[in-house]
Amino acid sequence: MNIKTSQQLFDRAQQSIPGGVNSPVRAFKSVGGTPIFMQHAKGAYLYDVDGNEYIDYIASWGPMILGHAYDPVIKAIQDQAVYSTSYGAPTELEIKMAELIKSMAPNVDLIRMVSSGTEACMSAIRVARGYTKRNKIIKFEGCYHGHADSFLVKAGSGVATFNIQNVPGVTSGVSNDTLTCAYNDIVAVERLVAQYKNEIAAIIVEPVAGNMGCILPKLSFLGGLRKICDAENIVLIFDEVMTGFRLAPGGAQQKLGIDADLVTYGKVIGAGMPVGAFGGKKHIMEVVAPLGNVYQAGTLSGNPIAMIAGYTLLSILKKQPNLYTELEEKTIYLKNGLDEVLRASGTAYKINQLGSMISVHFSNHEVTDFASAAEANIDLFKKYFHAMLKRGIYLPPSAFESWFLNNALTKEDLDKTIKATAESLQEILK
Ligand code: KE4
Repeated sequence: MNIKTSQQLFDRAQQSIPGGVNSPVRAFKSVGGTPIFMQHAKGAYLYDVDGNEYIDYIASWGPMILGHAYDPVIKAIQDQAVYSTSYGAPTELEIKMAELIKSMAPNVDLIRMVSSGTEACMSAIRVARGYTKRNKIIKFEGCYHGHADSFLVKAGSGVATFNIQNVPGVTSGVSNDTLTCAYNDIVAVERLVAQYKNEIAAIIVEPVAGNMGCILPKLSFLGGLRKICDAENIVLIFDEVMTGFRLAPGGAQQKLGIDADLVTYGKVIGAGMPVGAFGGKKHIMEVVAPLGNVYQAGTLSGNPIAMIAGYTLLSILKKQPNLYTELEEKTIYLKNGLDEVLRASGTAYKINQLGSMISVHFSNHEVTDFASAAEANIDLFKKYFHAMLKRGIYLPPSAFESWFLNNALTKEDLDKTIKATAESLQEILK
């Protein structure tokens, strides 16, 4: 596979952009090699600058749930753009977007639009602290809630990928207010809450973790968090930037039947445009300025182009909930196929999957938290990644990321992915 132009562009990019990329996980640093520069994408396929075609399992890290360049979204953006790309004043479109989300997501009485998942999570934490007048938060090792200072403590995604233990620039003043424990360890949470009685404002959690590979919550875990938060007046924040509108129209709250107090969104909500949102119960969200004094703002929050893109996609997902069933069936088909060829290869592996989130861990232990994810054979994943890339299958370039299926994938694409896995493992393990 010729990637000459990607190599040239990467050399050039590094002259002007830190590491040659605008987000670290794109740099292939953890898997090695040259990041592939994309030229365009349509449906389930990416096309790089050297004319190579790839079956895409990143979907722009989640947003492209119905495939790239989805016609109704593209048309809506084109039609909206002629009316200006931003006003800095309220529009009816923002009301329609908020009302649509409220009609799909449980427990959202008020919702504020922002421009990224990081902004959404950062704001949600501030709201919880303003509402409870407490300072500390609990997050889980390996969960990633964006790059706001409070979250860069034992974070997942790129922070785990690059094994950055303490991120320079995050002061102890900030990190001291971030308590952490292992995902799925409800006893550790109970211990922390007792130790810091009446000091904890919020517990923020990925209801299905996607930033250490895909990790499913134990049934007792999320229910246990709900119970603890009710008993201790702690705000339970579901970070649904990844799971929101991906696992179900009502996200993980609907899929898993657990209520959060605040929910954050990103990715799918913008259909590939820069959109995030945080929302939840009225008595909590009423602290947000200008209603309350918890200040939060954004020049391009609720931007008309981003709104029309997200509104168009979410409207289709709401009108056609069967798309979720289709997507889950495709993911289960892929899981079963991978299971067969991985078992035949003789290598140790576990596959974690829920809805259209899936990941392969080269480990003979169940992967239920960051420690068990980190114990997997990361070196084998690197080899697998490149062997698949060579065969035109584009997986997330890190063992600490979930794969994201899009509904444009066909059974033929899935069969190609399964076959490429069998061939890749044969090549690597011979
Ligand atoms: P953004 O600020 O990147 O829009 O969202 C941050 C975020 C918050 N919460 C969860 C659960 C997330 O997964 C993310 C972002 N996810 C990563 C991929 N694991 C984004 C990819 C990247 O950093 O380039």
